Amino acid sequence: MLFDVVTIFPEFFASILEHGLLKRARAGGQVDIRLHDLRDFTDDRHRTVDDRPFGGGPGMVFKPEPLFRAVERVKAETPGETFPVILLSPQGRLLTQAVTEELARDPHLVLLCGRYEGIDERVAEHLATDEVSIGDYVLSGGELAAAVLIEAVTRLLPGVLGNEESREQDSFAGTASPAGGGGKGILDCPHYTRPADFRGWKVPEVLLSGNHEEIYQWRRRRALEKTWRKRPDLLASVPLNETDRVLLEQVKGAVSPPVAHSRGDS
Ligand code: 9D3
Repeated sequence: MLFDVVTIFPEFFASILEHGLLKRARAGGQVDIRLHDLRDFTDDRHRTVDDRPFGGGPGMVFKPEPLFRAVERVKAETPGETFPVILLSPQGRLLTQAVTEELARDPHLVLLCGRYEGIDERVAEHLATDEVSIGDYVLSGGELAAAVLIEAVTRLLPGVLGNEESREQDSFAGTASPAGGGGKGILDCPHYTRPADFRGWKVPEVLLSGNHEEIYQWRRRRALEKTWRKRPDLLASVPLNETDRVLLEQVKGAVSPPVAHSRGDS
């Protein structure tokens, strides 16, 4: 998979490329990430990428020409190929796991990172084929969002996770995180490791029992409980089998009701 990233801060990406998953995926040849400095596509002495907004007002706006020229360079470098051009922007569609799965099916993505107050609208209208936001909060630019997208998509590529079991385990236990299975799923169950008694806080007995059927039931019940308490919205979109419904009724009878967190969607 090839990512072409257009940014005024190519060096911003250095640390994420040199660590963990992305480092391994690049070394293994599963991904290639090409960074393009937007200023290389300017033609004035000052390498100007922005200008004052028509109509007045504060702030600066990214000029269209350098972005168009950068994408034209990518086209020239990959002749005959078509690829999505994704503008990272607060106006984009929300990056969910379902969206990352959709994007992972494409072998080549171009990511455009904006800065300042905005980007000339002709980029969104005539250059970008898709517009993506990573959430309803204000960032200073698209670089962090592009990094998030690259990481989330790369994890899905064949051969990248190494431990392919962890995904099977998820679906086996049915506790694929809400990030699993196209945004459908429930929260994970709690996990524990040694020591079995840490400062008086003991690991649940059942996990030390070696009884795998009981452990499975406990994990599933705790996952459903966590989801019901913290993310009740997820339960509406996840298919529950008969066992799950019984476990969930047990949980609702035994545990205090969900806290109303403000998520803006409930
Ligand atoms: C302070 C300017 N804002 C006026 C209401 C608009 C605005 C413009 C540009 C807000 C943020 C940005 C820069 N953000 C991004 O480029 C961005 C972003 C984000 O801010 N949040 C979530 N996802 C993304 S993807 C790109």
